[in-house]
Amino acid sequence: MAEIILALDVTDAGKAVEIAKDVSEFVSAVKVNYPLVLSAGIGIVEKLRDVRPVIADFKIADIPYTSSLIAEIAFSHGAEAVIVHGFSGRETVKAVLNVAKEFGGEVYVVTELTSSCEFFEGISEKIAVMAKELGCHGIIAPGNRPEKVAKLKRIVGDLKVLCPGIGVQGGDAKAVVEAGADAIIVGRSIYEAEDPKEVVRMLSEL
Ligand code: BMP
Repeated sequence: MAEIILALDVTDAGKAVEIAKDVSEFVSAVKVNYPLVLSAGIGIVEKLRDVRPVIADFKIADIPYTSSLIAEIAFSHGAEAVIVHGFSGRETVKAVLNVAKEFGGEVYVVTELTSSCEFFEGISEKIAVMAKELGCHGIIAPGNRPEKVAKLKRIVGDLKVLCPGIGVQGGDAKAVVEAGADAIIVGRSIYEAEDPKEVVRMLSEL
């Protein structure tokens, strides 16, 4: 049974907290991304972490200094984990890891995007190797490409593999869990559903 991470890409703070509370018993974490933080402010991380642990999906992709500042803001507002783009390179990932260590937080590395692999071909495996070598906590792998998830899981071994791309983007939760995903990241299929709690309950039984 894989964990379920709620991707909370709504733009209203009140609605975000309401949905997170509604499904909290079935999700291991809430992932916040720019749509929510840019509309509700960084304080939303503090509100949500009272409900479930928060993963700050800022897809950090900058020089090491700027990246460490972004990570520091996320962790100091209560995020448990941050997501960094692996293509930014080793020094950036190391800078983010150093900040994470200060806060006892976690770092997940994007290997390739669910929406496009044209420029990632051949590099996502190298990113996975780097994430493993640096001692990151896990990777983000494309849940709509189970064969790629299986390949990346073989590379990272005991690191956690978190997979978005389920539902609206075409990925199948069962297939991706069988491919080795430790957690599925699901957004619209949950928060746009008439009964979000029922959707996560059903996913939790897969
Ligand atoms: P949805 O289930 O509504 O498609 O949401 C997926 C979530 O995962 C979004 O927050 C998106 O930014 C994120 N995501 C993704 O879809 N593909 C990736 O490759 C990496 C992501 O972080």
